[in-house]
Amino acid sequence: MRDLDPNAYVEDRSPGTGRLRPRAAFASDLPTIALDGDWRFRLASGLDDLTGDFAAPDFDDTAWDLLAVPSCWQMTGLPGEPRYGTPAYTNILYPFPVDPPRVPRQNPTGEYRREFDVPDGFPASAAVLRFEGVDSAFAVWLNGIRLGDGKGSRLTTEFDVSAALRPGRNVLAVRVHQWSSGSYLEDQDMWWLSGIFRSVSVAARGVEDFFVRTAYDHTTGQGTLAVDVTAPARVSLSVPELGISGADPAGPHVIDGVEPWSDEQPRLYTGELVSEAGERIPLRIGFRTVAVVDGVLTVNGRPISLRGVNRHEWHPLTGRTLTEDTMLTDVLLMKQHNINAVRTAHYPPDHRFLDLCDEHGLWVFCEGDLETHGFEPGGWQRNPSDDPAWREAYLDRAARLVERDKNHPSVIVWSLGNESGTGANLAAAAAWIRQRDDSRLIHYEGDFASCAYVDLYSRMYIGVDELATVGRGQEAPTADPADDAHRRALPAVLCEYGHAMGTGPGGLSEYQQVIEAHPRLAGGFIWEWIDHGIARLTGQEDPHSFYAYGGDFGEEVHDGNFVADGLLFPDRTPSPGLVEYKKVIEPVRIHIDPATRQIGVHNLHHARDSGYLDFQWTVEDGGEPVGSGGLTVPATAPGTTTTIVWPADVTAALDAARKNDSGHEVWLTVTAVLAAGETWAGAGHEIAWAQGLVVAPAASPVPFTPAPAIAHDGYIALGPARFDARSGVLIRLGDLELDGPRLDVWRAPIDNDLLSAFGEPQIGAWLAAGLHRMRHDVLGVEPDASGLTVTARLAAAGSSSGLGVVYRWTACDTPNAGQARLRLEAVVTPDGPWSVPLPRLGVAMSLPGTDAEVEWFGPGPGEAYRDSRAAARVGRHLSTVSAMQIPQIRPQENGNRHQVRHARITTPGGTLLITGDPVIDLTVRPWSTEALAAAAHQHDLVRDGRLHLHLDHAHHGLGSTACGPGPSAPDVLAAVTTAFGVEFGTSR
Ligand code: IPT
Repeated sequence: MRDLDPNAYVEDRSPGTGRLRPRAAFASDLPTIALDGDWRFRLASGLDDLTGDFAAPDFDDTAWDLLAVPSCWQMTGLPGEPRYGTPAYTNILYPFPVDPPRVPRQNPTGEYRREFDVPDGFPASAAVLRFEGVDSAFAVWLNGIRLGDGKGSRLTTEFDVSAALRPGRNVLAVRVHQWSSGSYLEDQDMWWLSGIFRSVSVAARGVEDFFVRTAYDHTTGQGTLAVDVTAPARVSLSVPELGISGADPAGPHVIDGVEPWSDEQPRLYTGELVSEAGERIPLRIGFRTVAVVDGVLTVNGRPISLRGVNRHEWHPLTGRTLTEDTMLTDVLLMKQHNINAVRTAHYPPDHRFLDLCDEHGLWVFCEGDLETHGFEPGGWQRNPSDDPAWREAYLDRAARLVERDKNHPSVIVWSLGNESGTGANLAAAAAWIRQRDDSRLIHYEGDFASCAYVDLYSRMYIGVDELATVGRGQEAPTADPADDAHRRALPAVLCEYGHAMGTGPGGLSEYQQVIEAHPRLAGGFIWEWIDHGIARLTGQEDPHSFYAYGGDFGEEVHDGNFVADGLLFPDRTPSPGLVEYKKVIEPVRIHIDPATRQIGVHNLHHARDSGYLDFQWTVEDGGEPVGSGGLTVPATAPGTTTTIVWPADVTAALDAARKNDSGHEVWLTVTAVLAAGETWAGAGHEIAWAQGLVVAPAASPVPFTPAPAIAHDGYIALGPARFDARSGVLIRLGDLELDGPRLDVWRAPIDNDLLSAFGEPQIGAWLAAGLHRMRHDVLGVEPDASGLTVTARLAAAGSSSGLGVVYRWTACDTPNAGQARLRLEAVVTPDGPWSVPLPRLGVAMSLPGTDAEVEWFGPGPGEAYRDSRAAARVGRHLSTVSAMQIPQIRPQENGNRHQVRHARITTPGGTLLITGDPVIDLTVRPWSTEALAAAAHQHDLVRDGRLHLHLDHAHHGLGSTACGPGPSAPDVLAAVTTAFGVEFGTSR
């Protein structure tokens, strides 16, 4: 009886009925009626709860709620209580039983109604109704007449309304089902959200469609332009700048000396299609040719290197409904951070985003709305990708992807979708795209094992060693020799790498080195651009705001904070990962060689010479600027290096610094900044930089006459310091009350410690070894005539492995007025078998306070860890404890300042001076490691009245383990005998 069921479309595999054929998104001067705004809305609990006559024009909906269109209905009411259902997050699993194409009968269904007026003169007899995004299936009635139904949430659907639209009052009714057969094809790693979440409009129908085909011949400088137009009337083409006026669009028009389009110089020519009927359609034309040449990805005859990100559409208050401002913010932030490519993971974005990519210059992998990852846990059985019953749905999605976005010069690659296994339907979709548009390449990572139907060898999350193997073309052969030959001829891309979840990712520099070493490697895309945190308020009297993640809405199955793995925090503030990525992928690499006084500039651009950059130098002595000026670097062509001898001014500044003999490090910093404003940043915006240590301080130890340690009643005095006689712990330095330091190896686990998509997470071995519950047992406290020796052992209950530690304290006998110095040398010796790396190795201590000013000399200003430190530059930095905390959505170890030479922590109760020997990693927090580890959200962190200070000899690397490889061997912190030193002082 299913055929008679009016709701059968929800579960049948058909992509829709009554729809118009897909076509390009374009603007026209024909009238349109925008239908965004408040609509009447009712959320039915399922198919048994529908409003029978809701589509009737005279149905009384005045008692219904008002809901904004576009919006995701689950986001309504945020950051307070969601009004309609709740968001739910799963990465791979479907949130319902896998029984395709069936979905639960309890299927939340939004009933939408909207009245609108068709003004006089509007061509009601030739118009379309356009939905740009409806999640997940919907049916449409206009004035009581059913127009059809559709699926494909992130794809445009249009209906012919000529038979139903009338002048004056019209009533549109739309039923939107949260779940449908389409949900099986839309298992992207993101929140499940529903509704009419992109714009709706009625548009007069004139020119049906057009396809702007361009090419650029780099050998001749000629551009070719041919526009295939589908229209009921004759249409002409004008591009005044190219001398084309009222021409036949089909051309082909061959134009000498065009400027090609690229990410770096996104040259767009403004044109127009004019139909005999009077319709005008603005065009923005970019000339470019995408080609694989000798296994290298090229555009316009030159290789390109993708320094990309995977971008989901996200806003913490509105979900996948974005304003154009937000889209622009994304594009500008990408450009400002040296990013030159976007994969629209894992669906076509709002089409306006692609306009911005055309305009500001980003290479785009435009991806289809497709993912069936939830079939993987079942061994890919019944996967739609290989089931003929779903073929039409796959072809429909491919066609709607290509047709809508085919006129964007920024789109250089069509991506079939993500994580959908492999199968005949994907191959058929690729074949369809190939015949429709042979000017772009086809990407689909899921076909990596054979690459039978793709044009790029795409991989995700592989480590640098495997990447290098691929770069050398030495990957293991495919099963079929023909496929193998094909695959070996393909450029390779990392469609996802550098999983930016929590603190990290580590290892980006290593990836970039490998990418730049092998022409076959066309670069890649970090996973991912932004954390999908949802803005919420705690429900208490004094509500705190926080970002919710999976599980925070009581989901039955969920993947926690795996949804928060972006380079931007949800409010679009850059995370340390983005700052690091910007440095790692700088398109111009500067090299300073102090020995030869040379500065090299290597241009990694695709097409742009370095002439658009101003180079500047600064010399800082201990962080104090002592000279600066401009640097004349001849315009350096892409792919080449220019070396100059630094100017006499630099030498003069160094000579002066040498003479001054401040005892500090003297650094030369060279920066490359925009000489003039671009569309995406103003003049002066920094693109690249480098530093060179030009004067190392002479090793002239300050004379240090050791003071004796003297035992008193309950305490030991050593110079300006007092120690607890029993625990040997420092309790006072000058006027400053202290507690510690004690050996510490534990860190509040980062996401890369807790999770591993491909192996055993690190945390298991750490917990088994008891690293989170190490006990510090003091074995001896021995004062002597020249200092104090404290011996201790750090070990966990039940474990026979421990870490012996000897703290040797010495102090200055005659402290300068107001300057007291105290030195610690710690020697750590593993005792018993140690098979696990240590999270950190250093000492922890605390002092009173809730915040402090922190000034340091060393790399900064941001967070840095051993495998994520490219972006930190040596200098004098000033911050506060509060500002040094990185607000990870799920709190975890963060905020380390790496290789600090010396620091000053100023609290109301006094100032603590710290000097590394020669360097020490520094973290200060207003809460303990335990509190940080126990917190689920930022608002769980409460200042406890003490400042918790970590002085670390080393950290275990960050890696990308949550979804990718762990830290590389040199960044693994092994438990071996280690000595390190640090000096303390106070000043008022
Ligand atoms: C990979 C997915 O392609 C991507 O959508 C996202 O889920 C990412 O992982 C992790 O955040 S799939 C992964 C399990 C290999």
